[in-house]
Amino acid sequence: MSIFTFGILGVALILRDRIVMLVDLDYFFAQCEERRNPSIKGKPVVVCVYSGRTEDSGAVSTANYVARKYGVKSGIPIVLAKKKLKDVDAVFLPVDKTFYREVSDEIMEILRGYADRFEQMGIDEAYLDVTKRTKGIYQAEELAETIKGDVLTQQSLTCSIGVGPNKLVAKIAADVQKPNGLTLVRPEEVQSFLLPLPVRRLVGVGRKTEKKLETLGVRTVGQLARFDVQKLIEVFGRKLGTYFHNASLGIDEEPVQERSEPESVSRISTLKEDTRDLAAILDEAYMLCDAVHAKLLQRGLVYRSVSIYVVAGDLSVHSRSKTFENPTSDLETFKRTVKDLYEKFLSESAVEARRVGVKLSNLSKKEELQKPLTNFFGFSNN
Ligand code: TTP
Ligand code: MG
Repeated sequence: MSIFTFGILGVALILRDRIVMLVDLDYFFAQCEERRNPSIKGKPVVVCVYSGRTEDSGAVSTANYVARKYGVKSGIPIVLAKKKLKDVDAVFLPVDKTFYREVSDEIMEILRGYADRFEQMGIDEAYLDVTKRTKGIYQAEELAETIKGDVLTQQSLTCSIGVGPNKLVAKIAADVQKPNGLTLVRPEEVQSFLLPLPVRRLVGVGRKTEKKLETLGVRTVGQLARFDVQKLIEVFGRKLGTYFHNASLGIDEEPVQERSEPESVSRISTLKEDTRDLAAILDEAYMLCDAVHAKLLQRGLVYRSVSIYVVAGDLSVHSRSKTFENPTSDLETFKRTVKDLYEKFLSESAVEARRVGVKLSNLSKKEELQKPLTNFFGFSNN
């Protein structure tokens, strides 16, 4: 290949549009609840954060789409949700963040495997830059279908995916069809896709900004695109004004990038039968330790905390944890701690285990261990 051809290819690669996906799990907390108890599927399911003051005080965390038809949504008071659903057989459940976090961790690992670059946003969303592994939007569509299929077969959950030339467009696209949607926006369609949408759809436009823009006569993204950028800067300041202007045109250069270290790596699995037998529990738990440890090494991380989980027959979740002073990546320490924690748990509780899980948390990058000073204090480097 001549230097000339090489140069042309290089430029073509740089100029090629990026392909970014936003994967958002549908009615996430409520879908997790449906998964662990399929008998509630089809009924309105409302996941609640009970404040504990009175029986029904607190707010709705999320609701499935059956409940949403009755006007139930995130943030409304539980009392109001009960009113809206008073004539139907609805299910109200307390949030179980530990369980949702476990499910989320496993799904994020699946998604990460499909990305050139990966960025998790909160518990149920992630951006995937798939530019290098796809030759164009049609391959990206196939990839998105594969991802949806994998999440469904491996984790029994549906998600919605938006595909576009950047994060801004991908995020809005993912919201267009929900649940179980897939929306593609080709670079040449960005303008026509954005113009009719209300400004509220743009990331960064909250209720206050929406009101302010409305006083300027701006309701849609198209109106925002035509609005004088200098005037926007006067009202919102240079940074935000410029951002709103660019966003209205679908311009967004923000790279997809790994944010910080994941909070934890974990695995959970169901035992052949409910048991309190330590040997049977450890047989399964040690296999999970191997898988979790492999992930830890693959990501170049070390841990300080080890946790075990037991899900009982009544689906209650129990856990025990131990945190070390110094980080390590040692597998034997992990397994020994898991054994100690299960022993402790069985001596303290009468619960029979249906599912068991292990988790490593308080994670950091392994390199930090290689600094001479930290080695001096006796951290292991393996
Ligand atoms: P979202 O992705 O915003 O909502 P969702 O997954 O329930 O529904 P959708 O199908 O529209 O994506 O939030 C993810 C989870 O975060 C959600 O399942 C519950 C939690 N959450 C709250 O606890 N309070 C809130 O106000 C919102 C918006 C979400
Ligand atoms: Mg969601």
